[in-house]
Amino acid sequence: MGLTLTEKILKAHTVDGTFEKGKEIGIRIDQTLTQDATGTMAYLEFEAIGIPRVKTERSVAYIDHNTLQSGFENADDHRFIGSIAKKHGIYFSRPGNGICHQVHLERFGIPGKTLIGSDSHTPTGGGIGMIAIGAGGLDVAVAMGGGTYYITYPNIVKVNLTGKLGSWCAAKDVILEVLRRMSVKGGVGKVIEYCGEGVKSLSVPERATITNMGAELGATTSIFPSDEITKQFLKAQKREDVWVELSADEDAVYDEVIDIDLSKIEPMAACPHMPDNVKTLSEIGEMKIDQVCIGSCTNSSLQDMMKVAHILKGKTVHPDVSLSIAPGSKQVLNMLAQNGALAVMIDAGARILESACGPCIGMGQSPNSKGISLRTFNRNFEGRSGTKDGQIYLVSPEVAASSAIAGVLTDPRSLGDMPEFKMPDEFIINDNMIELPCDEKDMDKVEILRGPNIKPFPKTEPLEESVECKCSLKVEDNITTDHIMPAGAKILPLRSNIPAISEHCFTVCDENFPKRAKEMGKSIIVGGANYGQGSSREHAALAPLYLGVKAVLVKSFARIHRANLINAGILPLQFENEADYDKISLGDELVIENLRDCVANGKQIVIENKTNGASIPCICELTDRTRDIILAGGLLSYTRENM
Ligand code: MIC
Ligand code: SF4
Repeated sequence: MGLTLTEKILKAHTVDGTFEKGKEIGIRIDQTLTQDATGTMAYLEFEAIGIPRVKTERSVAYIDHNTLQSGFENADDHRFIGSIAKKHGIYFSRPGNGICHQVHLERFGIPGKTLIGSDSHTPTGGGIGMIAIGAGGLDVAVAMGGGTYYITYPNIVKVNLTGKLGSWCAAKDVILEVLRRMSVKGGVGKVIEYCGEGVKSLSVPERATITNMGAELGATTSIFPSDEITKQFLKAQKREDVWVELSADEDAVYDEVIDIDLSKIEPMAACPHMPDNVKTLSEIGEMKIDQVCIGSCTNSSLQDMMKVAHILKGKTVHPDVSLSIAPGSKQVLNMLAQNGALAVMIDAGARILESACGPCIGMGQSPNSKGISLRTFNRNFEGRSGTKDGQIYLVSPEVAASSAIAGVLTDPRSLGDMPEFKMPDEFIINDNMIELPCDEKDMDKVEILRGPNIKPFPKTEPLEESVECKCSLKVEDNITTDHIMPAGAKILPLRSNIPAISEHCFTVCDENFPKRAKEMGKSIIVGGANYGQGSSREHAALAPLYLGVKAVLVKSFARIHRANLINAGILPLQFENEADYDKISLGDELVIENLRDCVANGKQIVIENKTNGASIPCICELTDRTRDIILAGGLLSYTRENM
């Protein structure tokens, strides 16, 4: 029986466990990446583990999220990360060099290698045939130290692409179609593998747009084969030497097959406030817009930008619309500057932003009240833009640019035939914004620059014998990490300061949560299905930890967040009977007798609700390893104990 591409790469990297669906396997990690918003914590954790130099083939620290420096905090964090990187053997991509996923694809990604990153959109690397996975900062810290990374052995889904995209229809529309079919929960526990004739018609950046937004499916990762097109891309990046050909065997067996005829794809948009709320433009109909933002790790490649420039050429942005453009990397921006496309954008009235995440993470460009904003990004969760009632639609760069001119949602097919946008034979290569680490022998000479905003990792304790506490919060289905730990320009600078950032925990849902949880001392949070979807930010586990949350009881979890809870030593529980969700209310007194014994010996955990007398049986699926992590009080204690 033949193998899928995912199986081939996993097989070559498995160091623990066997290939059994639903069971945990441990894989060797070749490369890691961090960004600044999760990076400070990851490096504090790396320091706490106490390994002097990274043991990966390549580890890169990027600065791209917290680039709006409205106080000392972010600038201090940048210096901290830069100094840590230099000392411990990590490449450092300076602010201005671009968005981590875009730069990693251009300069570091290698087909067939494994990559984990402390950012949920790390699967962008799947566009050049990597197994690239988003993880919590602590998992990345452990992998940098040479530790094994664990995933649940996934189901593998084949997306069979046939045909070719029509004029002005985009890779973004392809992934929106997949989201429409599978939903934001549909990818949980799965790897999405793209195959078929249609693959050949997609460039590397287009493939990366698709794998990037696989994060919104909840998938472990997504991957494309590495073929002649990948080779050409790497050659244009002067990295042809790292290319290898990779694809699934003809007779590979998949758990699920989805067929997509690219020629039938039409321009679409994900409507407020979920990436799977997808409609065709004709279904949405006439809609006046207030803002357009082009950029983000999903759609900021040279190819995207050239299409945008073509549409803007000789035109003016509609008087009622604000258009911002953030090219994904210094390389992209530089090429636009040299080929004249940047001048076209400026001429049309676009507000050019630095090459960084920017508005995607609420770092500026929040829309007006109730403003309708078209964005080429990957997430439109409520409040993420910085405007609570902002109405965010996720679209392709083609739809974004044509709408910015017209002032209304516009189908770019109305522009006539699309000219061909050829990938360059050579990109402009200048890695002068990537700092190399120092030699190992000079390590001691590097001083770590620690600003006053950087506070240590919160204290964790081994799992208690029994727990008696109250329910501090009850929330609905599809709670995102943007609900749990909001981002944006005001809160992001606190990413290195858990006590301070905890004051904002869950305030989108309930302003009084931080105060109440602290007053309760210990507590349990109750939630619905797909709890913790979205970002990989471990702050969504560390802030509850700091506020005394002992367990989270929900209908189901998103993958990365569940792992982050375990890493923080918070017990992830699921209702055995979903109807029991109704048997707990805010403030109820809850007791779990013999909790430590139950976890240690795999016995049934039952929550007794003292307030209404209900007994609530819970599922607590742990492997031997995750059980020991929970007993130890989190991954940091566990790693220290086992080193
Ligand atoms: C995001 O898109 O939500 C982020 C910001 O990139 C996050 C990481 C973070 O919260 O720092 C992610 O996707 O993991
Ligand atoms: Fe940055 Fe947005 Fe991509 Fe997250 S999704 S890495 S915030 S550009």
